[in-house]
Amino acid sequence: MTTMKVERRPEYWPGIPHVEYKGSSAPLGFSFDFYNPDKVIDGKPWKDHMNNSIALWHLRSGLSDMFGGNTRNIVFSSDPFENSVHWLYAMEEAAVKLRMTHFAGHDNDALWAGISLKERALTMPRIEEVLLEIMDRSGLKPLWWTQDLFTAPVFRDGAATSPYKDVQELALAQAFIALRTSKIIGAPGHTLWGGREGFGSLLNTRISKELDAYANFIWAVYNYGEKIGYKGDYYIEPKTFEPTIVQYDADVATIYAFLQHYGFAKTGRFKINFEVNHGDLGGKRAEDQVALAIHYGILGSIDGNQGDSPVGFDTDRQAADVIIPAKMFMPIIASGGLGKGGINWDAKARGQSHTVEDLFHGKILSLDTYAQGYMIAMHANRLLEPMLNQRYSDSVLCTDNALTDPEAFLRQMAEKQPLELRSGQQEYYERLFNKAMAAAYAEMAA
Ligand code: XLS
Ligand code: CA
Ligand code: CA
Repeated sequence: MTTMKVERRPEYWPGIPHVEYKGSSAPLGFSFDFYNPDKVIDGKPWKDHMNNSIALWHLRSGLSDMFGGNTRNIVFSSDPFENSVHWLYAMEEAAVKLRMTHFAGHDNDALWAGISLKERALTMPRIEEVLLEIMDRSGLKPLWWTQDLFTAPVFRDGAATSPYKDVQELALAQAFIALRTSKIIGAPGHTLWGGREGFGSLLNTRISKELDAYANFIWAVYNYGEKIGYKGDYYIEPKTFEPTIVQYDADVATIYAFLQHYGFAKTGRFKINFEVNHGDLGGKRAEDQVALAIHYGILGSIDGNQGDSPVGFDTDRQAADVIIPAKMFMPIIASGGLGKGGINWDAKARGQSHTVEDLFHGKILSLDTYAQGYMIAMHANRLLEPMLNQRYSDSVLCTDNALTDPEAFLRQMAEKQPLELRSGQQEYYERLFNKAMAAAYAEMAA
């Protein structure tokens, strides 16, 4: 293995031009039909509302699925270090060509399978130099960085929540090294996706031991972050199922309870990285989960993709259904936007779509889908907001004298006539939502 300087190639994705907005009447090609990154919306370019991020792992992915091997095999060098550095350069070029502004990755996406802890510690500083060089040259920024604590076979029983101390310690050491990368590249988020933190059967599991260990692990990571001066947030990423049956980070409410119970909430630094497909797995709609996270003040960032509702596994499809992001962006826009979070494209083309062209068509599809969603959400909020204000104009937490004089309140209530049955008007709202779609397309075509 070499750790010498690796020469950046002039081009990693030949034949793929810089993707520009051409509008939906242009012929289909390597251009955006709907997403116009430079269009100014509410005072800033559209791209800065989205903070689109390229996910290094899906770029490198060989598109295997659980029944078979890779259909895409791109290898830039037989030397593992050189190959990894080339992949970072390839990531830079892909992001720039796709007008993405951010990147996200696991430690192992930037390294290689089976690397030892010792080699990892030695190699990571070189990788960090390359990331800084890329950021400096292209203006790309990290959205978040993370550690892969789920691929290595020793993590099969969990990493932080493994019953075995040596596994827990290995996980912690790896997380420390990854957090150091987050600090060095200035990532606004460090993701702690649970991976295998959960269990298949209660028969061989002590929940309290595992949850306490999980909390200890996260406190140790946080403590290390404070020591090295990491300034970003920590993102916990919900996933309802898979690979375990019960996941300790199953959904927003479960994570919120965990953060409260173990005292993390008081740091104000723990947020949710919500992945759309992860919600789908347990029948949790993105819009509801995101709205809940916003309510609790813990929405950090979004992993954009979609699942296939009839199947119970994580398909990480490129986003194609416009309505999903449209409804998800409604609460996001209403609450003031994603802030330093963004849309990380945790999505890949189907295994049978294995060409480089498929890769880029897939990303363009996703960006265009979410752009349409964003524009629809903006218009839908405008149309629905007055109706909602009206609907809730009378809502109070508690009638005054129910608190001050509960007996009087009861007497008053006994005199009340039967209440008027009011309409929830869901269908009327849905018609307005459809109208918002028409307005959004008219604006995008203008
Ligand atoms: C896998 C997860 C993973 C996290 C980061 O299902 O989505 O990729 O986003 O570890
Ligand atoms: Ca994810
Ligand atoms: Ca996923």
